[in-house]
Amino acid sequence: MTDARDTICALASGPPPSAIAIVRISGPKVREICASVLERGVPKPRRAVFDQFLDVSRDTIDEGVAVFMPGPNSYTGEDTAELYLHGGAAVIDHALDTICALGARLAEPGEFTRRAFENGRMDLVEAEGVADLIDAETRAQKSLALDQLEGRLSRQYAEWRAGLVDVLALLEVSIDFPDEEDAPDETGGPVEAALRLIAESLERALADDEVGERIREGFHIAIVGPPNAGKSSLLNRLARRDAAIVSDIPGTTRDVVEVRLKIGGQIAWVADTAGLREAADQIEAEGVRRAQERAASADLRIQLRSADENPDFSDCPADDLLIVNKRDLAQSGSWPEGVLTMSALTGEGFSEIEARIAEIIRNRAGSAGAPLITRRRHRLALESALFHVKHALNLLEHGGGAELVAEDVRLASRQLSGLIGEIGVEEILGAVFSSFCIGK
Ligand SMILES: Nc1nc2c(ncn2[C@@H]2O[C@H](COP(=O)(O)OP(=O)(O)OP(=O)(O)O)[C@@H](O)[C@H]2O)c(=O)[nH]1
Ligand SMILES: [Mg+2]
Repeated sequence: MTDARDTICALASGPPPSAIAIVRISGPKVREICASVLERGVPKPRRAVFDQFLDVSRDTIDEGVAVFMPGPNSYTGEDTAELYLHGGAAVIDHALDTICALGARLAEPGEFTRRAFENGRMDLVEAEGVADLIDAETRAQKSLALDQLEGRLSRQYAEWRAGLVDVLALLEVSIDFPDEEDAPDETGGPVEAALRLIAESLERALADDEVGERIREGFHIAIVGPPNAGKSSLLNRLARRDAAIVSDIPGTTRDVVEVRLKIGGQIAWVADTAGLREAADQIEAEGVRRAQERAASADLRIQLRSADENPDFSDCPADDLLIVNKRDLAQSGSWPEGVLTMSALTGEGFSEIEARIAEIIRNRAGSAGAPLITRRRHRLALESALFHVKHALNLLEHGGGAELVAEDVRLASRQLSGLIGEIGVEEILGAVFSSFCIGK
């Protein structure tokens, strides 16, 4: 497979200028390229050597360090080299131009990791972990990605699949020997027990409140309440900038205004929304509709009311964070149990509110056990696997034939194979690897 491949190269470090630039090369021509570019020829495997880098006219590109890693024990599984150059744009261009002149081409995003996957160096879930580790902005995202990269998630998926393969083997017995009198009894019990265990384990993993996805993609918070309550003022305080327009005209905010913040060590998308009321015009009505939609899908709703307008929280769902704003205008201070107060205008009480939001997010992020589902792709595959396992159990219960049960078990196991990329559907691979950065 490797022989048919071309050789790819890319800048693997950040954009210039930087102290050092790393140019990475992978493919069958790596030895040849090293022999030409490096004055002292191909270095010993896995040894860092200092050398002069030369172009095809034997002019100096730069001087620096080179490492040669022959396949299959390299990141991609192919012959690979890394050149450590000075991180200037002209140096990098000269190096890449030379390497391309020697028969390599510039790599697509994620192409090195895609080769690693295709050469069996990692499965698809681990490859996604690589991309997530590079994108990680918070410690929580980083540790989730590392877990995934190190195969913790893959092991769990593979365990479920292995369980299903065992069940299939048991079922094959009763398919192959249908006349054996007691075959159904002999296989029915163990098959059912094994399927039940897998179904329970899948169900537990899926009932995770989507914490893994929230850590990876961010928690969604919506600020909702009547017009003029101070929703946009609160958003601006949280964002520490004038993200949304504030005015004393009720109905100022129409569109959903969203800012991306770090709260409680997690990424949070905080959305300010239009004030909820009987809308004065069509545009406001659309704003109210969007506000309600956003509120419904949020991980946390902040219900904001104004102290001078008889705050009413009677319609709020139990998990919502209830806040009375404009406490500087309040005559009396008796609010229902659990309600926090603040003034978005003066800043009084704001730090307590912010701390409370951070605490809620921290609790949610820490609530589920690992390993966690981190992507929708995984969730859909696991849901589908669970569906087939349950269907198989249902058939068993109603005396369905072993062939039918086996078909469902096979479909469930196929979902898990697709998840770890064993049966590589081209569109999935394209979607996964195109989100990578170039050079990885
Ligand atoms: N006195 C006082 N005024 C405030 C406070 N918070 C906001 N305001 C004022 O209340 C008015 C409305 O504030 P906004 O933040 O625009 O309110 P909103 O909830 O976003 O309003 P809509 O977008 O119309 O739904 C503005 O004049 C703010 O300056 C507060 O804590 N105390
Ligand atoms: Mg507003």
